[in-house]
Amino acid sequence: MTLQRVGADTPYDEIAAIIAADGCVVVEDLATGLVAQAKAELDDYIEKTPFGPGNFAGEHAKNVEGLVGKSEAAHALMIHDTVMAMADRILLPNCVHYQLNYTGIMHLGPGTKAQDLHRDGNIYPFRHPCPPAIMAVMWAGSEFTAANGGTVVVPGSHLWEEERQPSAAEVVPAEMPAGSTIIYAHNIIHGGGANTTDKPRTAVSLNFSLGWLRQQENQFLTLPVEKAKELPEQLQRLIGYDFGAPFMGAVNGQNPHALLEEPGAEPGYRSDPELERAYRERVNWLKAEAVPPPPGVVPTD
Ligand SMILES: O=C(O)CCC(=O)C(=O)O
Repeated sequence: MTLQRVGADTPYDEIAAIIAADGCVVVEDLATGLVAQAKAELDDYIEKTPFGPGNFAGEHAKNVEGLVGKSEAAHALMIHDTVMAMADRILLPNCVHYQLNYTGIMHLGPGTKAQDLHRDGNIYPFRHPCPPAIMAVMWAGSEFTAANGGTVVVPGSHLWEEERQPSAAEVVPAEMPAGSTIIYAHNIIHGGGANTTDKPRTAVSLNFSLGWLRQQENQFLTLPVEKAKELPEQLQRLIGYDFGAPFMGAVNGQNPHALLEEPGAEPGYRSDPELERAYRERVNWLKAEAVPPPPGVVPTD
């Protein structure tokens, strides 16, 4: 299966249909100026971050996380219209609110070895194939090539059984110009490539998850409440100042967004009738099929 690529003005439903069928898509030149600006705002952090350690990122790689507190241009990438339109289509069928799950710069220096292929969704104990719990958006901060460590993906693997492994021919590099992005559902098998060039490859990695899951990055402790008050409301809600589902995430019986509002904001009570109605109508896949216990786990009754 090939990795499909589309232009920035492709209708949202067409892009989403490719992600549904292939699990991933490259959208070329989607936010060239914004990505360059985010990279400029983050260059100093990259410079000051040491390489490695860690088997996952690799000893020639650097990760800078907590981007909500570090770059205003990255804020615009987090709530980019195309990204939100894809999250609406990929995640909203299984939740009433999705959330920002992880934000990080993935900077692969010369000499970085290929990362182990993996599924981002493996941080949760879901057996594949399963509905998407995460949607990942990997913005190319520099050109991505097969030689410099451009992310490699296995199109179609979001529908595979857990045990199936890709052959070398099924692993495709996401080559794209800086300012483009690859969007993929969590259950796509992928990994950072090997950087055999003499220049670094930089990505702004943003991913989103179903609102009823624990976030990979703890946004509340990454960013003080006073700083969260300065963010656009859409981003405040995305980082977790909102119900993740009916009753989930309440603070003193209220929607956590009340913490960021002026005193006197409408009080709620632990949930919201609209949210509960939407949840009942839409989020029914867990009820529709019993999830079999994993091998070795003995049912209690
Ligand atoms: O840097 C990349 O291209 C991919 C990184 C990745 O998949 C990860 O760290 O989980």
